[in-house]
Amino acid sequence: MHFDTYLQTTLDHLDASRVKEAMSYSLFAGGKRVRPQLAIAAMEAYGKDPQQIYPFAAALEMIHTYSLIHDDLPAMDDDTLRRGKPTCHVAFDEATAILAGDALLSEAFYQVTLCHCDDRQKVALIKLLSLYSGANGMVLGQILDMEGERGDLTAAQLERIHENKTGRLLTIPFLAAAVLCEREADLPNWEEIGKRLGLSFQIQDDILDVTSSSAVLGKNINSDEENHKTTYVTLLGLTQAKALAAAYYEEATNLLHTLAIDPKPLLQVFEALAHRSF
Ligand code: GRG
Repeated sequence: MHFDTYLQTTLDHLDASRVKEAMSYSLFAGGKRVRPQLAIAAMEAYGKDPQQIYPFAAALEMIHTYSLIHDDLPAMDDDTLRRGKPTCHVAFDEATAILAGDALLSEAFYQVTLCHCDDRQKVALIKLLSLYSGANGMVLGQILDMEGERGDLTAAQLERIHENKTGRLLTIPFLAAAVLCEREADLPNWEEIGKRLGLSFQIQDDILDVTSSSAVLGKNINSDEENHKTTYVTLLGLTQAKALAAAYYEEATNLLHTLAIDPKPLLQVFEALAHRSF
């Protein structure tokens, strides 16, 4: 079964409601599914059936989608376009969008209960998901980012924001695969890989925000500039930012070879990410 076929079923058990409609609207609006792709490729790299990680990959996509819904709200970035469609609060209303984000976060943890693994592994997965998405992870990155809008940031401050805001959710796919494949000794190496991948992904995001178009990206552009945000482009300029993104990708790729895995499935995903245009 393809991952998207699985994902399509994940909200079926919910009663019909406006909040379910809003969850479905955003979850199936056509994201790139980067985090699930990484989780699936990591399972393949370990030589295991990728379907085992589908519920966890769905959980990641739900948490990622909730973060986008909330990030687009008037209280945060106040954006109107996401994944090529009106943002959730525009298509529905603010209260429904807040609830849709909340419920996607809850559903993510429900998905973990469906993982094909033993209870000890489920507890490890729940721990990862809560720590990496919460106030020591993605949410921490978001508050630091919002506070950062008040002034100029140093490179070290910017790195801390993005390690948390972007990097954490791009690291968990690897950690979850290692847990499911009983390869916990690999976790520190995956942390290093995820950190570099996350920074590279974010730098590219900053670059695309100024070099691409709203039609291609499917979201509002130049929003960083409008919000007076320090980005890798404002800090380094376009040429150096591109070089730094490439350097982080190369480091992440090289680190794959430190693990006893077949790196090919991940190299393919990394390659596609390095050349992404949206
Ligand atoms: C509101 C708790 C909370 C967190 C928000 C993820 C996030 C933190 C904000 C979204 C804005 C942003 C630029 C985040 C950086 C991470 C990033 C580049 C997200 C976009 O991910 P893609 O490109 O999106 O994978 P799609 O739509 O393809 O899934």
